[in-house]
Amino acid sequence: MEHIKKNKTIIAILTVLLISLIGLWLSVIFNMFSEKRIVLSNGFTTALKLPLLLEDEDPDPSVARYTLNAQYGETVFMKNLPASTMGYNGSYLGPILKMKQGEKVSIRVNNELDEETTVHWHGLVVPGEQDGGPHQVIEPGESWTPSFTVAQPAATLWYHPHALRTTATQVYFGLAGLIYVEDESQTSRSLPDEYGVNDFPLIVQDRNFNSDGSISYRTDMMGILPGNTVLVNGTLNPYLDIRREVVRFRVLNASNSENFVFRLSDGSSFRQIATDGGFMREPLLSKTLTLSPGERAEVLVDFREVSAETVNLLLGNTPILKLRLSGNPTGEARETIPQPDAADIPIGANPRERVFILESMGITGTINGKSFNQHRIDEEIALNETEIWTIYSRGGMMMQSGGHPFHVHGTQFQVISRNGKEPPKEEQGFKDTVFVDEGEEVRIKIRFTQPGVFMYHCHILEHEENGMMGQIKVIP
Ligand SMILES: [Cu+2]
Repeated sequence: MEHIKKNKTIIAILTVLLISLIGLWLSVIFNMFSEKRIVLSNGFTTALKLPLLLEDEDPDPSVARYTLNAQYGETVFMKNLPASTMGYNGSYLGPILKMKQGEKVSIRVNNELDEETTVHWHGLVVPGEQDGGPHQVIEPGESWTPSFTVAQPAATLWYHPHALRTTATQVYFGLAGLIYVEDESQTSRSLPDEYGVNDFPLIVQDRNFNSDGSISYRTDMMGILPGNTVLVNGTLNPYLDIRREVVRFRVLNASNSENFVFRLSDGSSFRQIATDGGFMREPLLSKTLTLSPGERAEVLVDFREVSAETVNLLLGNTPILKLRLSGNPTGEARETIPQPDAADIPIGANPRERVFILESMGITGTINGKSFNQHRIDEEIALNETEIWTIYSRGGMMMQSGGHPFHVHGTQFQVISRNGKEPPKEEQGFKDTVFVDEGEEVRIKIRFTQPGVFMYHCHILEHEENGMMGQIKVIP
């Protein structure tokens, strides 16, 4: 008996050693890949592409009707080297869908691909059946037409596929787009809002390219590695011409798995004015902006006093967008932005508490020890009841750090604390995705105001489709 126990111990120790060795070896490869960032350069000679604002097909001002076609296409990222891609109503990414608070919206989605897809409205507060999660599959050649009333304040949201097993690949090849929710608040009206003039979307994605110009994506463990370059609105090394005025950028990290830290090359500060779910109570002066996959932020940059002719937007030390400034300083300072009137989520005396434990290994993972099962409801929640959730990250093994962007469908929540302390200022607005680093504990208050089945998951798309997702049923 005694020596069997001993043998078991030895085997356990050897297994741990072997796993750590593999981990070490993989992290070496990982670093080799990271070093290769922006090996492909167009020298900032291409103008930044701007997604089309999709035309509302309904003349009634209280109704918006849109059509999206998920399709295959060809996109030239590098000169004379076309790549096979996917897009909505185009070859890569999709148009911007504008909708107003209180407006009735219907969107017809045509699946022109030869595989299943869905379209999820990330950040939109809609009933489960309109949400576009894995239950609302659109078969090849078929359509899906969700309709809903916009029940939330102004925000920059986005849409992307969410079908089982095809999400990560379809997003990587280009299926994603922005949603601008507008409202009549004073904040909305006093901000720069001329699209393509002083109000710009920046959809940022790392991508891995082959030397023939095609996109390289692997669904095995290597798929989670950072790409060898970064695209902004589907443009490689773009420039953008702007005037010396206050400019608004709506930034989305639409990467599958990579966290981004943005800053400006002249070291200047900017003001963050919105988080995932809308305007912040007060603008936050900052020199860096950190976004994990799925997260958005809106920032204002005051270029009026900048005398340089170009300022680069940097990721770490790598320029990803060249801003070319022209003209004399113009426009208002916009130093006083009215505070939004969005109320905090109300909370009762004894809120129900839930715990979510995130754990991953390579591209697979679990939440509360469970791998996703579409036929299992993991949590049942009462409509309009505020709860407190605690999200832990136990970390990850192999290929990645163990931090997870935790996303919940169909609602906007508020962060109460991070590691027992008050959350940083940039997390004090409404959120639908929050990054929980290895060993961290984030507490949120959350309430569902729409019924149905909703997903909660890690927004590293490889994790999402390899187990790290669960289902909530909101019961009226
Ligand atoms: Cu994850």
